[in-house]
Amino acid sequence: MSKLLRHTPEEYGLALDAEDGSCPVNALLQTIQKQPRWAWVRHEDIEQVVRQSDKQRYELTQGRIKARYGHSKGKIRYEKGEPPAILFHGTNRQALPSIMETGLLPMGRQYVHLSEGTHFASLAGSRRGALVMLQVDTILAKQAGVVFYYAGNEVWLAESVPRQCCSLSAIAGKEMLKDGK
Ligand code: HQG
Repeated sequence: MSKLLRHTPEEYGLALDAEDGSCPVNALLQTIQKQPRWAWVRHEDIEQVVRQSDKQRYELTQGRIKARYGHSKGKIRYEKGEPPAILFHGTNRQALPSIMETGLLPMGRQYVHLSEGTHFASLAGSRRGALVMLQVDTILAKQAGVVFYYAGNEVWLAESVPRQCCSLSAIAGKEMLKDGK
């Protein structure tokens, strides 16, 4: 579903709305069922994935489904939002020098992903090696011209975040020491 709703829908002939990245859930279902190994998938299975996704990646309303965040292609439009003063970004030790030089960049996605709490950020940052927790001063970032967008489920997005707004998170640092990492 992530592949279809975030990354390469065109490879499978699925058309997503240019504004919000949604499509009729029936169109998604038919696209999935065309793949022989997924032919058994039913509407209820999609509903279950939406409901049980640990990070609440998808939204299904009024017969349409979309990925809330994480897109690599297709620039989804979001409403501007007022984030909390601090947001978190989990990354890995190897990426740190580059981030401290250029700030946070979207890399392979359309936006930089930030979160209100450290849990979600830890999951993201731990995927590629030793976790490093950064915190973003959103007040400073807004002064620098950064616009924040709310994607739901405590996830915030930005085009980029200048390096002077990013610092190592003391809160998360303590948690990591407690865990013996
Ligand atoms: C890093 C997953 C070098 C950044 C997650 C990250 C999230 C830089 C990687 C969501 C950099 C990009 C997004 C710079 C950023 N130099 N490295 N200037 N700026 N980076 O996967 O935020 O499971 O595209 O720290 O949990 O890790 O797919 O972004 O390590 O929610 O639903 O470049 O995707 O959710 O990696 O993850 P990603 P992300 P899902």
